[in-house]
Amino acid sequence: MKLTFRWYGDSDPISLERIKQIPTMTGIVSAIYDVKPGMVWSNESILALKEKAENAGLEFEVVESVPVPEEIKYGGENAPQLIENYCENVRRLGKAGVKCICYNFMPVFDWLRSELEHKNLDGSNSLAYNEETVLSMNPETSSLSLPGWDESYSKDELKRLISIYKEIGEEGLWKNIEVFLRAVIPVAREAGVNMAIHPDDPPWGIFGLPRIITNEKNLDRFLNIVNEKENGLTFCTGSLGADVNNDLVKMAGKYADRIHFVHLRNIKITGEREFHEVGHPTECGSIDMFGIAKALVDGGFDGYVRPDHGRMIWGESGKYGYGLYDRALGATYLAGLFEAIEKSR
Ligand code: DNO
Repeated sequence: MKLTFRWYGDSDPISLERIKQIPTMTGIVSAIYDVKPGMVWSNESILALKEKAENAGLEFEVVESVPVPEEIKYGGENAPQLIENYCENVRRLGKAGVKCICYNFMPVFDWLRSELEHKNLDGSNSLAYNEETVLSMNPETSSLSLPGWDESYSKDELKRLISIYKEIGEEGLWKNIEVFLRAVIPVAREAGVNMAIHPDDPPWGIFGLPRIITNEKNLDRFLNIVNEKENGLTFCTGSLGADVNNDLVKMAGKYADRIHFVHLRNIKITGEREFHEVGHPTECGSIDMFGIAKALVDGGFDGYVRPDHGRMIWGESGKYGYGLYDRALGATYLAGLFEAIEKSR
């Protein structure tokens, strides 16, 4: 496996130099952030990002994310052109040496949390989710401020989107993801890129919006739409693990050869649809990190791994979930976990 670290570009308070100092770190996971979803990324900006990483001794082989615009997800009239733009990005990234593209197919909202600074007993804080609190924020009337939430939508636009998605429902989303995959996967194959869909976070429908990348049954269905290696997964343990019915160890083993990227983070489930994020090691939370890593290695997994949301510790402040210290601790834990598993085989 190759250990990687998410970097948000020049505006990220964490420098590439610091990332490089994390033991065994091979590369960054990044994106072009100043282009609207659906638009084509310029070759110059892609190459500039690659050069910056390489000058710091890091690879740039993973993009997270090339966002899928809403109109592709709901199948609007401009979807064909937007899919063509998406394919062009895949071609350009492949040419620049990118090997894996992470994306998601969640309508309107990306990841959702109800609390950004959940206080932990040890004085650290982390992101938390409580379904009741989330549902009390009606996105059509209240003003939302959630991580993963694009605040640029006007109330009217939001209403319109929510009603379109309610109408097309899960089956409509399945239909549109099929159109997307049938166009993009052949291009990815030719470009030498593995596509890796990120599961929905949390893995259930929210505000009446459909969500489909949620559980084993749906992952089976997704992988079979185009049954090729390039149509793969980002195995995000914190996302899939929020649903206690998901057997992550089993799923990691079953999909090992279709998993190209792993977000290995831990959460502690404290109630029905209630959890908060914790340190990466198994004993800190509800996720069997060792079992998952072992199932991946035993299943022949050969992709990228990154620590994911960290707590804020040692007085650090910054981008929620994306500070340096706890993610760096997570990275060294993951490096040790994989070394032990690989050497004891
Ligand atoms: C949150 C991330 C997600 C992820 C996208 C992938 O921290 O895991 O925002 O990047 O869902 O498209």
